[in-house]
Amino acid sequence: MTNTTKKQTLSQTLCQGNLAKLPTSIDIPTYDRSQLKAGIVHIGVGGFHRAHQAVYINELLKTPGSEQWAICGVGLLESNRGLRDILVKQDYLYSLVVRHPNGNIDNKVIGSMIDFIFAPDSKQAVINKLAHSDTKIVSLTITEGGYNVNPTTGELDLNNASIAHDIANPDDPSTAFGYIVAALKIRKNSGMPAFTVQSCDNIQHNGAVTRKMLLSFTQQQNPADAELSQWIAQHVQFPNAMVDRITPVTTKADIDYVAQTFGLLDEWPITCESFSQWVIEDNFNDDRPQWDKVGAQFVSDVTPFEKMKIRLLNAGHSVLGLLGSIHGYATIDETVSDKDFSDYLRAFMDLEVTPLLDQLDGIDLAQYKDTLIERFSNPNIKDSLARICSESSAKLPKFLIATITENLALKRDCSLAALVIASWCLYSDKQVNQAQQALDIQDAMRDELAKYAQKTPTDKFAFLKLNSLFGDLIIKRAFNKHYDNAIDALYSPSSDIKEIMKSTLSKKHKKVSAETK
Ligand code: CS2
Repeated sequence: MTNTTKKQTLSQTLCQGNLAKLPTSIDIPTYDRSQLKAGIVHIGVGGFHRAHQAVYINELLKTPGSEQWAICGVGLLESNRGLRDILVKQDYLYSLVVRHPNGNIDNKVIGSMIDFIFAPDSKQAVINKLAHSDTKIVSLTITEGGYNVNPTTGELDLNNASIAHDIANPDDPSTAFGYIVAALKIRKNSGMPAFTVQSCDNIQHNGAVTRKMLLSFTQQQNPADAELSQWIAQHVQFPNAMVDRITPVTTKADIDYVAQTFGLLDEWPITCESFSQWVIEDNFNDDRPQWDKVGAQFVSDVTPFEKMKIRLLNAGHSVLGLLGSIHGYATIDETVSDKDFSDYLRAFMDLEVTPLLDQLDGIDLAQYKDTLIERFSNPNIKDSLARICSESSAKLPKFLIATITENLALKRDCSLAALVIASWCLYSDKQVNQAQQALDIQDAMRDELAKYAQKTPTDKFAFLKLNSLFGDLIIKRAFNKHYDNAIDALYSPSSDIKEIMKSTLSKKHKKVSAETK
């Protein structure tokens, strides 16, 4: 880049009026944004949504005839205020920095979001938008915890304070379910068609889970109005989907990178890997975007895809995240580039997960796992272990504990996963790594996890007594003997996570080779 271009481009803040002035190396929306309508209202505009669904729609909008499929974002949380301010300032535009494993970088400006409603300022505006006739799809990335599933019963968790508030106060919603039901009531009462609710979170059968939780919520909130839940059950579609794109948290370095390299002043760019996948069951209410024209795949049953992705990729992330944090690593690429960690991860995937997965036509599982390790190793994606371990209490029941339970039911060994659970206990208890540096733990259950974990020195199985997470694992001898050994090793004065991993792995290999002889 010459000095002149640099000087000229450095002054460009990101907004609609400046798009034409941006360097040609940036891909900008070429469609007429003033003609777009928001057919999709998306709740939970995190980095993942901006790197995934919004990007598929950005591509689709380049095709004439798709103008009705732009996105209106909704932020339910007070913490979304800053995002709202930035998006408004930038005409809802943001740049997407795609970092390929070979070091190549693409930058595109995404124009598919055309509005953003910040719920704490106007709850009614959110309800009106959801009830608007243009709205055909309400999509969600509200995190695994946002569905309020009690992991051991599989039912809606009525003890959750926000859910309890929304059940008691239908006119003052605060959760996604509260808003969706308020809007569906209006649609039903005014004879309008329902919308599709499209979950984009990492939950197996995410559509079916959303449906079950939403119906249970509706019944609890409206006990005298059985017709409402019947209408929802009959008219609202909830397609299941598997979603995938690794999207680290945006850092100051990302903002500086976009400013220095492209002369673009974007206050909240999104960085992500080049890989992207979306497998969807074609089960929508009404008209829907032609997702398949822009890289998504329609299938009749997404079950094997989502199980493969959640149990290998997401659980693999958690394995690296917890073990790597204790060792003192900060990012996934750094952790997986250490052979002790990649060997452990690969053995976990091959020996404890793969036997539980279904064969998928056209997918070679060995290659899928190789690709995962390559994706995790991408040195240009600095995905922090703090992000991976955040909300582990909502993630691990779905990503890892389900694998343990299935292995136990099949009388299969689960020693590698048991060490990860014991490491989670140590992590929650001590809250420091092996070098005694503080860990950045973000978890709605952080205090409760710590309370149970801190009893370990006098009650070795105390952590497993958190039965809302672990169910009856504590009484499963085939699990708790491994957990017991792992706790002994982790809590011994000279403990070293890598030595413990190596010895657990070598016992596992011996067991497997004895069994196959
Ligand atoms: C991660 C996911 O949250 C996590 O722990 O495993 O955010 C993961 O990066 C995405 O699901 C990738 O598609």
